[in-house]
Amino acid sequence: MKIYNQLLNTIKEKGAAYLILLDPDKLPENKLTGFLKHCEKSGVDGFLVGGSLMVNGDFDSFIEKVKVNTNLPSIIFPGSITQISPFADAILFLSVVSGRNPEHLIGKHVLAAPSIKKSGIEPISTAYILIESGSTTTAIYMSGSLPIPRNKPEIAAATALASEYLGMKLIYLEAGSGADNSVPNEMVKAVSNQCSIPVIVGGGIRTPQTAREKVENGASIIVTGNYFEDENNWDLIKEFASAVHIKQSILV
Ligand code: 1GP
Repeated sequence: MKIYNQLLNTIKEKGAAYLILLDPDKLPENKLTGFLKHCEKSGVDGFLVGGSLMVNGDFDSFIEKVKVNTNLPSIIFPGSITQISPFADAILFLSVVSGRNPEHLIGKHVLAAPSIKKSGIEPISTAYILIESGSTTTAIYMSGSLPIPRNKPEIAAATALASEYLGMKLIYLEAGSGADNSVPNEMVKAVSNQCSIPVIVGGGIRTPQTAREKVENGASIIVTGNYFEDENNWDLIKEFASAVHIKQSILV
């Protein structure tokens, strides 16, 4: 539980944690070291590593490079059961609880569990809740499941509570990478009010202000990915971190 506890401590100290998603297919390896250093200097709390597809490269060698070049936690955010590596610190053990596709509720988990045990990394049981965000996202398509309608916060809240009762350690409200719209604030609020475990919010967050609103509505962890695939945006990482760290910052 080392990494999970580290996340809980960060949330306690800073009000919320800020994680950046590294997609091996999107971030060229020659830019990786520079990006990691930049994130460290800018106040990022850790990295999620994964992607829905692994078209280019080798997941193991990518995550090894991440590990060698940063002391921040590297947590696998698996797009498939092939994305397991002993070089990571932890893995989000995701169940797509918004859907009713048994493969993504328990099937893939049975296949992945022995490899996770062998790798020695920490599994963090996570309720992955897909939220409708304007168009079909990769996560919806790949999981073959329906998202929760964005105007139904009560369904999201009940789903999250059921997940907590099932023993899950994190709730991940996912609008999808590159989503047209982020998870609605009312939904973040409804879920956070209902649950006592940390709520992660990700997908379509493109401004520090949006990130701050999610935290103000109860999110404990914010994830961004897409926005920093453009190097021109890297200077804004610091502003995102400061917007998320609600206990430590004044948003400019
Ligand atoms: C996807 O929540 C993450 O799982 C990140 O989304 O790429 O839209 O920031 P973005």
